[in-house]
Amino acid sequence: MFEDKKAAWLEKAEALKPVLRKETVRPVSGMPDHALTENESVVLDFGGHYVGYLTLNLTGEGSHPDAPAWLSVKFCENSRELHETLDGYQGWISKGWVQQDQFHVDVLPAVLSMPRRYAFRYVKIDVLALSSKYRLVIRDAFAETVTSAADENVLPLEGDGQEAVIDRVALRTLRSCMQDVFEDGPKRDRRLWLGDLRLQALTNSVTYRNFDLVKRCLYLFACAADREGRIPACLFTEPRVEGDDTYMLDYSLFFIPTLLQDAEAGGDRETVRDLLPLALHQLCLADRQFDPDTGLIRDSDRMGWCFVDWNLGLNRQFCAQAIWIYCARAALRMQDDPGLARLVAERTAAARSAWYDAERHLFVSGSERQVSRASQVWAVLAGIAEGEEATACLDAVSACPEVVGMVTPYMMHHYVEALCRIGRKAQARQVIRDYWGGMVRHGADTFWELYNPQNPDESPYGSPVVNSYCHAWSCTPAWFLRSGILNENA
Ligand code: RAM
Repeated sequence: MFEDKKAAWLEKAEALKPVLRKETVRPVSGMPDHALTENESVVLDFGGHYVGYLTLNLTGEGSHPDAPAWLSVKFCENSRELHETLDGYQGWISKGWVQQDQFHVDVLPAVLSMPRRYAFRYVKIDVLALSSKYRLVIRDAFAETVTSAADENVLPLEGDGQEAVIDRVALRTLRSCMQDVFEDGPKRDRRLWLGDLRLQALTNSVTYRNFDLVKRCLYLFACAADREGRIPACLFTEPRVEGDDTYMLDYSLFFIPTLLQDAEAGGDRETVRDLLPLALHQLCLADRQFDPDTGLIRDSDRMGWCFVDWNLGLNRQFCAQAIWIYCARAALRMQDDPGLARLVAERTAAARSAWYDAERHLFVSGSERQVSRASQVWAVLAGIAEGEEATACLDAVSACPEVVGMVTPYMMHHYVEALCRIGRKAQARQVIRDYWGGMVRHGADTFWELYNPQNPDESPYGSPVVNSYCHAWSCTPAWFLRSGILNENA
């Protein structure tokens, strides 16, 4: 399906490819003031998070170098990575993401320009081998940084200190992720993911306002749909545009609100005209997952069938139903469709009668009737719970001891949005200060992929060594703080 459209979509996407902005930066501290011997280490601190290419200008001191200089260079987004090792790594995603490389320099002096793009604030250089006849001098170190975000589009935030700091870190997070596409994280996976794109586009609309990049990403997803028209959860752009063979129900559906958001923020009707049929098609594809007799979505134990959050213990059945309803409502804002409106009403009623525990004011999920914060949040965002009932749900879940919690800034974004929806603006602001402010208190220059204040080692991958510390989906405080949604009368 839609195969005949793809060449034109790809052409539009490629025409919108950004020219990356480049800047040369140097370490603010850590440059050695002496010649290094074998086994010495230095840590260069660039003073902030950057994405780019490192060059070292090296020379020898002493006798003519009679053996290669062998260096290990490690790039760290966060200072904790400086001390982490890959020894014993048993995680389920590739350790290839760890930004650690080795170089042999046969002839000195040398300009060592590293071809790989890295995401970093710190660069640790270990001198693995020299010879006893010479020492190594690092004459200069600099990075050429890249981004498709233009800082001059962003005015500094007014307001008190803590929020201004959170906003700055959020902006830096988005900026580092804005490359040829909106990447999810410039360390890992350096790829365009739909769930991340939706939140990046939202934040971009009140900050860098690079609407062409959003448009490009929407067309790229359209090109990456499979033969059935199903939009993948993420895509690759190299060596050619290709969808990943990972499909997540919620991510495919989020193409719809991302399109709507873009039309509302960027005012572009052409993209909606081109892509609305494909967007609506995602709702139809998701229909297969519904039981026609009950109007309820079927649960699944396939990991990632519906993402929602990285909490591996979360039952996602209720959230999946709610997200379908949320996305169908977004579709109805772009196009009137009485049939779809009826289905939304039916599926809302079905969700309420199957999963609302009116006595406890809580929505439950799955055969074990699990109570999670995510379910209450999505009940509110999807309009399955409204008014006082919505408030009661969020209050009840906060008072519930054994609730399944949230581990990503991505899910936390939705919680804050739900608080805004029920008018709890001060509480929403406080969550931003506590949660994103918590990362700042841990020294974050950019916001992280995962942050569970109760467990600093949280990682769904088996080890935090592959976690990303500049992750797109965590940039939304800049949206909350700038869009006006936190204002009491908004
Ligand atoms: C992680 C990725 C990405 C996210 C998916 C679901 O692996 O980093 O950001 O969207 O999970």
